[in-house]
Amino acid sequence: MSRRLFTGALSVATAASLVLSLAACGGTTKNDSSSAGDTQSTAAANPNAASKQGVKMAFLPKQLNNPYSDIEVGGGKAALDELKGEYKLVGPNDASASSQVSYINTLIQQQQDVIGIAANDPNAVCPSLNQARSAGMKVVAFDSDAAKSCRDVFINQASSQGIGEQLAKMANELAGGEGEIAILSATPNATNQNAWIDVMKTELAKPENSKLKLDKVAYGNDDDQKSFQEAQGLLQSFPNLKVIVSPTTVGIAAAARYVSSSSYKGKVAITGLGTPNQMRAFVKDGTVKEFALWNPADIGYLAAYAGVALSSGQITGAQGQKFKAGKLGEYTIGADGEIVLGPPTVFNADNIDKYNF
Ligand code: RAM
Repeated sequence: MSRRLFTGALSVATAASLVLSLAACGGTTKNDSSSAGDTQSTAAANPNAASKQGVKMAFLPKQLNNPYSDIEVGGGKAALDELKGEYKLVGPNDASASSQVSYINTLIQQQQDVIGIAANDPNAVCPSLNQARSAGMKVVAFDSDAAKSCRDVFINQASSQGIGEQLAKMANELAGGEGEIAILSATPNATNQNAWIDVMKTELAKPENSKLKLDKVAYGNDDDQKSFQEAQGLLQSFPNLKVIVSPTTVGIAAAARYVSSSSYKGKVAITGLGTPNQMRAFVKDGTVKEFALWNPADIGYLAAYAGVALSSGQITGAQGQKFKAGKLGEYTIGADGEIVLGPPTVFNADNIDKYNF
């Protein structure tokens, strides 16, 4: 049942229509400001403008000590090397709501051209991001969106609808259609996890999932130890739990590590979003049957191409504008400035060894 990663092998036409159809799935932010009509997106774009060289783009992931973020920003660096831009990486050690604000302020002082941000909170970063934009900088949200009114575009890894549906589907499969499930998320304010959990809850309300009961949403804050303890707590509090769904690479790895060396192994399923390299051992030892993800490097790569296209005036963030993203091909901006990378891949024992990230 695995689906292929979105790659440059797709024709440009297919890619563009895929992006459009996925983007049509709608917005991704929670507690978002409704004033999406920023001045940037109404300005004229010149799709034929030359790509600027020397664009200074700083990446500000949710946190630095997360293997997932390392892969993402690695893709950003590769793209900036291709584009002859200047790559910079800064970020906090924890993914709490306000932890990114001081970094944005420093980037403004340093006169970067573009900030790429995976927002820990859609609104807490807004005043600083808008100061950056007033100073002429472009803002590319990636992975976890900022409120629409304070960024130019958002690079979404897959449609939020598609990710939430996939998570609910795996929970149903692993529970055998009925029983108790729990969610182990990242931080309570994370835009991306909250969007996916909202879709999951809608899916769980559908007739095909009526025999599944969601016991609790726990938060491990994308901290390995806290996620480990929260997984342990869920299993102790809910003795009939059949599945823990963790839509974060930190949470799923910690939960799998706990279950793999406990008496729950083989009885409680762990699934969600993980990197193949972090999950391989748990797939091989039978703790994990299936989980999903996209290629994080492609998110950073696409974010860098979007940043340079914005900085060069080729796009402004308005729906329907197109730009080229190197080996990934051409992308079209969807509603609300959203650019969708492609569908997630499902990993299991049959295909996991084909992936190395
Ligand atoms: C964690 C982070 C990140 C998310 C992945 C799936 O690494 O929360 O934002 O996209 O999981």
